[in-house]
Amino acid sequence: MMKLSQFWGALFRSFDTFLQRWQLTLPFLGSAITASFTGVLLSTAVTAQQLPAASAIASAGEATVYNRTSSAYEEVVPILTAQGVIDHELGDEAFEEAFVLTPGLRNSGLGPVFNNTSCVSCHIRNGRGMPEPGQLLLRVSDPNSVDVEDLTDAEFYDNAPPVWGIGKQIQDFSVVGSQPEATVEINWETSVGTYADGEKYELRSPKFNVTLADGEPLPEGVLISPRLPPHVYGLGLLEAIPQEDLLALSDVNDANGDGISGRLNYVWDVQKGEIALGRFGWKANSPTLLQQSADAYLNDMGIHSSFFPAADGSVEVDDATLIASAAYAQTLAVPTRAAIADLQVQRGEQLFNDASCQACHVSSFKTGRHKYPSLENQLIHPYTDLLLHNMGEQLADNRPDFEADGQEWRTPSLWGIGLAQTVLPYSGYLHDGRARSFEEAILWHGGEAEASKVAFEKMPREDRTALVRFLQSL
Ligand code: HEC
Ligand code: HEC
Ligand SMILES: [Ca+2]
Ligand SMILES: [Ca+2]
Ligand SMILES: [Ca+2]
Repeated sequence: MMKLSQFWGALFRSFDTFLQRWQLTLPFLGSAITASFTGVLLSTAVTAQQLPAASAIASAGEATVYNRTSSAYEEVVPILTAQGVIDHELGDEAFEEAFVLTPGLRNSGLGPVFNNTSCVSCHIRNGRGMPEPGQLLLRVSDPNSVDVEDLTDAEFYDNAPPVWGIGKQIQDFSVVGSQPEATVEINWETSVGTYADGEKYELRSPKFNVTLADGEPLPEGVLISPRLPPHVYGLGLLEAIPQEDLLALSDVNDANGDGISGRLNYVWDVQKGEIALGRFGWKANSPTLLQQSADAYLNDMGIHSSFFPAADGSVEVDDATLIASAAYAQTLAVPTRAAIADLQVQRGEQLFNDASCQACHVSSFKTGRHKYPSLENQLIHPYTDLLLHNMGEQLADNRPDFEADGQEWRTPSLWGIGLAQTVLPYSGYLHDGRARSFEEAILWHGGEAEASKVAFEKMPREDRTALVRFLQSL
C-alpha cells in the first residue's frame, strides 16, 4: 500500500506543468482517501478469485504512476531498484534505435525485408498503433502447405504452415536492392445497426488487398491475420501473474454454464525448448517478453538474434540489447485511474459487471515471482484473464496460432485504455484497429461475449454513456 506522502510525491513528479497539476489534483483528493481505505480492506492475503471488484485508484499497486497526460504510458515503475532503472533506461534506448542497411556504422542489419525500422516506430509513445502499412502486421499461413520438413520446433507447433516464398508474416518494406514481399492495401467496409432504443450506429471492418512482388494476389486458401501494435505498458506485471491463477480461471468446457469458456494458449518457448503457456500478442502466441522482443527484431525488422540466428549462426543484435528491449516493456508503469468518485463512473462499473464484461476482463490479480522483484506481490487491476475466447465470426481471422483457433482472441487488458486517445488521438481498438470508439469495440463482441454485447445494445443511452465513462476512467 502506497503511503500518502509517496502518493503526492509520485503525483507531483509525474506532471509536466503546474496547470495539469492543478486540473488533476482536485478530483484526486477524494480518490486518494478512497484508495487508502480500500488498501486497508485488502491488506489481508487474498487470492485472485476472492478479490473484490476493483475500484482502487492504484491500477497496478505500487507500480502505478500518477500521470494522466499524453506521456502517461512512458513512465518507469516508480519502485524499481537502481539496477532496474538502469535496465529500463538502456531498454528505452534500444526501443528507439532505428536499424539501417548493412554496412552501417551502428545498428546495421535491417531487412532485407521488414515492416519498420525501430520498436518505437510501431509502438509510438508505448500506445497502440494504427491500421496502416508499416504498423499493422499481416501474419499469413497456408494450410495446404506440405513442405514441413525444414520447420523449426516453434514453426512445427504453431499450426500455421508458412506460405511459400513469404513465410508467416508479410514484410511490405525492403532495403535498397531488395523487393518488398508485397504491397498491402486496406479498404474499409461499413455496416449499420440499431440500438434497442432506436439510435443508429455505423461500424467498419477492413478488407485487405495484397499484391505480391510479381503482381499476383496471394495464393488461394492463404489465411491472413491482421495485428495492430498493442499498448506495451504494464506487461511485466502481466508476466508476473502466477500460472495457477490463470489455470484456475480457465473453464475449457464451460463447467459453470455461463456461456464463457476461456482457455490458455500453449506455445513454443524458444529459450527453454519446450511448450509453455502463452501470454503476449493478440492470440497469446508468445510466452515471455524476451521472446516477444526477439520475435519483433526478427520478423518486424529483419534482425537476427541469439534466439533466431541467421543460417550461418550470426546475429545482428547482441543479447544485452535484446534483454534491454524486453526490460523496457517489463518495467513500464500503468497510469492511475481517474474520477473513481464520480457517480456516473461508478454506475458504469456496475453495468460493466452486470453485463458480464468482467467474466473475461477480470479486474484483479495479485502478482507472483518476477525477474524484477519490485513487481511482485502487487494488487493489480488489468481487466484481462489472458485467456483465449471465441469472439464469433465477425472478428474471426480464421487463422490458427498454436492452440488458438481462427475465432479465438486473448482478452486484452483494459487498464490505462481510457487514455489511449489522449496519448495518440487516432487510436483504434480491437486486433485490427477497426473500432474507432469504445462503443464500436463492444458492438463487435460476439461468440462467448454475445450476451454482453446484446446487454449493451439493450441499454438506454444514459447507461451506455455511463459504461463508456467507466472505460474512460481506466
Ligand atoms: C512493424 C510494427 C512493429 C514493430 C517494428 C515492433 N512491434 Fe511489437 N508488436 C507489433 C504488433 C502488431 C504486435 C502484436 C503481435 C501479435 O499479436 O502477435 C506487437 C506486440 C508486442 C509486444 C506484446 C504486447 C502485448 O500486450 O502482448 C511487445 C512486448 C512488443 N511488441 C515489443 C516490441 C519490441 C521490443 C520491438 C522492437 C524490437 C517491437 N515490438 C517492434 C508491432 C510491432
Ligand atoms: C468472452 C470474453 C469477453 C467478454 C464477456 C467481453 N470481452 Fe471485451 N474483449 C474480449 C476479447 C477477446 C477482445 C479482443 C477482440 C479482438 O481484438 O478481436 C476484447 C476487446 C475489448 C475492447 C478493446 C480492447 C483493445 O485493446 O482494443 C474493449 C474496450 C472491451 N473488450 C470492452 C468490453 C466490455 C465493455 C464488455 C462488456 C459489455 C466486454 N468487453 C466483454 C473478450 C471479452
Ligand atoms: Ca538482417
Ligand atoms: Ca515474410
Ligand atoms: Ca464458464
